[in-house]
Amino acid sequence: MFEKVLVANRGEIAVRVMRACDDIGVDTVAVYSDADKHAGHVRYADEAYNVGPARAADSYLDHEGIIDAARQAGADAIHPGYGFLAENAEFAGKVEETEGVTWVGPSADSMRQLGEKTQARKTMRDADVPIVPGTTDPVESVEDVHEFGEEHGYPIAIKAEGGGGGRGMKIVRSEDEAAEQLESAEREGEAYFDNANVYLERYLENPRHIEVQILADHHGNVRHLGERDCSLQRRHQKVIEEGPSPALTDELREEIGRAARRGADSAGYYNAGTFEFLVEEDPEREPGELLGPETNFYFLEVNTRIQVEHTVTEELTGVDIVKWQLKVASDEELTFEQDDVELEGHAVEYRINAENAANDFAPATGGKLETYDPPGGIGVRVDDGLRQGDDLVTDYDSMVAKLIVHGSDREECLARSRRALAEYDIEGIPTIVPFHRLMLEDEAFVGGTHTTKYLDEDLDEERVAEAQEQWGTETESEDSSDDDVVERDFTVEVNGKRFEVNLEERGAAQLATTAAAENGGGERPEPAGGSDDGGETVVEGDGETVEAEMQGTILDVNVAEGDEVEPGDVLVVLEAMKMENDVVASHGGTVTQVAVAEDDSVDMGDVLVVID
Ligand code: MV4
Repeated sequence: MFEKVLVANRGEIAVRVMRACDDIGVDTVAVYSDADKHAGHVRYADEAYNVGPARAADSYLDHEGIIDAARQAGADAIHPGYGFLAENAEFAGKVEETEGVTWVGPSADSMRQLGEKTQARKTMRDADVPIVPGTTDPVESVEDVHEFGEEHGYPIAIKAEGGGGGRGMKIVRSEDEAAEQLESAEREGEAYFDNANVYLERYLENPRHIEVQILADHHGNVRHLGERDCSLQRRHQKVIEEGPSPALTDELREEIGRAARRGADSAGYYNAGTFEFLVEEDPEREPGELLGPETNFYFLEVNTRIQVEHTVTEELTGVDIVKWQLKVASDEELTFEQDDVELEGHAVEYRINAENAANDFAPATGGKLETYDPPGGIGVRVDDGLRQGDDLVTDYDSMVAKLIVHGSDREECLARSRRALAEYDIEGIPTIVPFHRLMLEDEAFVGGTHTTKYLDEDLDEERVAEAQEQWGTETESEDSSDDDVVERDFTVEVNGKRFEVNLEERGAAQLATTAAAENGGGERPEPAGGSDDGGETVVEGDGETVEAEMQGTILDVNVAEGDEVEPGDVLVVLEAMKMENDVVASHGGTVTQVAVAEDDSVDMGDVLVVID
């Protein structure tokens, strides 16, 4: 095994990889940009190296800079995570050629071969893995497109040879669109992938997106770890992934898994990888009905990296995929057989993106994690890279954490998901938690009948806005636009029962200690509610405030300034809703302020007593 692994990434995936390293006693090295000086992955690592300015091209994508950091640290392996350099065959090749440093991933040759989509299609066709009907050689001219249309009909997908993940794909719906779309696909291929070659496929109108996790070693062992259903996407960005797919019979699932394994085997693939498939959906399918072995499925592409949603498979199989990436990269052999792999229950991953779903999923432009209190309990896993008090870094992608929920079946998993998302307390930045909570009430998602088009074409934006309204938390930027509103949360105890009180003051002086100091310190402030001008009690020091949990009248005041009180002592008696309520101290201490007198009327949230 390696002694020290450099993780060429940031955020939650960098932490995920380092956790796997810790589990097997491997030291960790982080790299970071100027924007990430205080980032979670930097704090987590045993050592960390600055590799340049915030711009990714100058830091996280700098081949030489990262390899230099590995040399300087004495790291004997580089794990790329996902994104950034993870699928860059040129970088993988450079690492392979660096003495004493191992690339944790498939060979640079595999990455090159599978990255070129026409080549990948040939390899899969030859391995008897079904590919979408289409061409395996680049298109020569628009006549090729016309001919394909005459033979197979429309629509046709024109895809860039170097493409993937939704970039460089154009749809031709009729002959007269062919020339324009061909040109556009070639232009995009050239611009994004430096390769203007394109190929053709029949375009499937309403597919499900199913992907199979593969793990393979350097000794010819290939295992598949079941599939994930990533059909809930928005503009090619996955938002929720789950496994097993709620749409497949075990027979079809098994068939797709075997196809992926065959493909990986004949490609000589090793390390972790994902085989993506399109599965033809039956538009008439009802919730509860499943797609059987007669269903068409087609190979799409291989992702030659660990993926964001690998966690779903880890929860289902109990296999630590990242640990195995490290092990197979250091030439260890897989110790389990295909038959040992069992899928247990159901798992769903929710991407916690710092975006406002109600505003077209606009990424947050800043903010600080004022509150960060993730959920826990049975079936709940949180992979994240930040902590309360951290500033949000907005230079890279907007995903800040992942919530992964496991249950014995889909129903239990979704119930736990509702609970976990309700527990997730994040303040200071917007997140798409409200959107996820909406999905858990959504008929299509809950029924498992959603396809890749659902979010882009069918979901009513009004519902997203309502979800944001209902479950969203205010962010700092919203607060500051209305700075004479002061909001505070208090807990009070009345007759031994705990109440939570949210106090919102408009146009009021802040409950601030500075004001108290100016007040002369010892002076007894004006009783709350004792005047009609809405004047508020000014609290001195940072003692515990005891507030009225409801509107009412003070019948009795039992304490005076300077009194010592014990938890449970009655401080004042408040008449509200025709009942006498004892307001008791929840903590012991010295009464530093009595803000009310007998017969005062008080509003909910008014300060009654302060105890230090
Ligand atoms: C397709 C397709 C339908 N027919 N190919 C988009 C991402 C890229 N990896 C391939 N993609 C698609 N290829 C044919 N022949 C539909 C998609 C597609 C899609 C695929 C996977 C997940 C989400 C998607 C959303 C829209 C379109």
